[in-house]
Amino acid sequence: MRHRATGLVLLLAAALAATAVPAATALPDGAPAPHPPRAAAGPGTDHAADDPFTADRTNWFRQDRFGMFIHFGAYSNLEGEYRLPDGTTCRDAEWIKRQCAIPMDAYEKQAQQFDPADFDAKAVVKAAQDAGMRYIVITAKHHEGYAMWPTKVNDWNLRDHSSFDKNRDIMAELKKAADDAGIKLGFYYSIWDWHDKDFADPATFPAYEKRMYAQLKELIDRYDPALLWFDGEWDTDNPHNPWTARDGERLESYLRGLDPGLVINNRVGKRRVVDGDYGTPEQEIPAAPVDGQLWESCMTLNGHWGYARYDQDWKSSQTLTRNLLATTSRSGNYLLNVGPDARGRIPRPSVDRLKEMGDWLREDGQGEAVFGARYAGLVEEPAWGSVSRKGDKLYAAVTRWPAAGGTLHLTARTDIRVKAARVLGSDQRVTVTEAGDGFDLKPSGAATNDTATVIELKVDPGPTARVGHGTGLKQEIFDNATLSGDPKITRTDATLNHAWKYTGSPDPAIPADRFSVRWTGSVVPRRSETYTLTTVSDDMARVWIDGKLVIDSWTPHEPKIDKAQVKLTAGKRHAVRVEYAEQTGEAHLRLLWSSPGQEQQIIPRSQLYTP
Ligand code: FHN
Repeated sequence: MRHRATGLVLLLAAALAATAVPAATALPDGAPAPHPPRAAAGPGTDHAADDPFTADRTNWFRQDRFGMFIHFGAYSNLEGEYRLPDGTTCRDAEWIKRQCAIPMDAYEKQAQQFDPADFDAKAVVKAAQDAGMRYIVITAKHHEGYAMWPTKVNDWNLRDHSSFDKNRDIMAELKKAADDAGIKLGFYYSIWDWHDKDFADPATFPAYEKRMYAQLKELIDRYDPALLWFDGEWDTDNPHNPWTARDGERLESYLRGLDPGLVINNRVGKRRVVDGDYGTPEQEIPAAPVDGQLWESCMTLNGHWGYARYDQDWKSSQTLTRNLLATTSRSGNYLLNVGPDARGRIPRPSVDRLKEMGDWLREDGQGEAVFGARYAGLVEEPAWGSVSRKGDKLYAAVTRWPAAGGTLHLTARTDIRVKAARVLGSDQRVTVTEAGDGFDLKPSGAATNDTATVIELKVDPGPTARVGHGTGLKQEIFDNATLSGDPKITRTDATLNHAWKYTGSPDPAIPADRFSVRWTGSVVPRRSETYTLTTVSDDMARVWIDGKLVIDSWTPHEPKIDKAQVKLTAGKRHAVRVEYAEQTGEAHLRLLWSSPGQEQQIIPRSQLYTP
């Protein structure tokens, strides 16, 4: 079985099989055909297979929250230092070949000595488990082009170009150890390739692309990864990177044809809101939930991704744990990196910090604030810490404990009641009083630790109407970009979740360019709150609610986020009208909502009603 096929994934596979691969995204010449094979097609193709915010396919990613990143490659053999011909030492890590201008023959020569004999997959997985990490992403191939698995595509890899035991396959070892531990395994793969001679020249790039597709198919066929983490997609030189958004469209479509269950990051394209399943802020944590897509922040433990023996500037486990709490409280994931040394060992300072993070998470159930938790929504983020939500619980992770008798204020974003409050790991009392725009928490005792003391609040989030019985909105499709004349097609559209991209369109009868769509009907919220409506659109979009124009993005644009705040009443049918136009190029239209009590999602069919 390819991949945790659930009912939805099987449905997804059927949907994808029916969702033809647009002509322009046909496979590079000679690329191995995906299974199930995908019909070649153009107009009528929609790449939006599901809503990443709610799909079974992404559920593990949205629940697990915390992963281990591993940067391990031929660069690791140099351990961050290279003696230059003039006798000085040049320092970097995974970019050392390029930053130290190491000639390729010299780099290949050093790689021949690479022998990570002490790489112990069980120890790596144990370090992840001890940290509380739920998934692992390891560099299968970084920019240097060196494959860390026995690829048959070339001989620039750990099997064919090293001093390592030729009977070992560290990716297979890691896959088994991860499976045995119930930890998901993903692969990092750099599109940008410094070693492949066909990469830099657009004339020969297709030959590189064919090898890249073949390698990715090897990784999927051999190791059944849960996730692919692309990188090296950006416009750059030395060597020139010809990768385009359209290349990303084709690659993403190919991969989903190989495995509909895959989770794929946005660097498969050009690191945009319309690429892949999630955004990838790096060495930073967004200040709030990201509009229009899931997200994962990746960070180093010291200052480098790859191993650098000279870099002993390690972040404290307090900082790292607080980072994890902050990402969770904004519905993000935290991918924290380790860089094994030349022998394949994770540095002890890394292991120690990861263990300390896991100890905090396991202590007194404090991990409840992370695993399965998300953006609180119901209250504003406070200055004294972070707040996450899990069902009817809020977890206030306090990093600035009040002085004796002091209080912690929470600003309510909606009409909620606090029914109970307790400090995890302590029997001290927490008095909750309504105060101004929210309520004050007054603990009777001291903080329980110096990382974050968690106050668990049991809350009544206020009334939520039952799930509706909507079937979608009336959809009128025009074969022009101006909504002119009679619609060519009129039907019901279950949800406004469309990624027609470069060659797709709403229907085989509609050309990929110069078409427009109007949706009408009503939207029925389940809560009486101020909702944020969000569109992800390319080229043009506008939205009316109850006859009022609330989003006006009616000038052609690249993929773009627009938002509006609208006050909606639970159970009431609010008239909605959405208009969209595609000129040429990419075509995207998604309509999402969120509110204090409703996490961000594509507006579901159940809440959309035809006129
Ligand atoms: O250039 C890479 C870098 O080496 C590292 O892999 C990071 C981790 O995401 N990504 C790129 C820089 O954005």
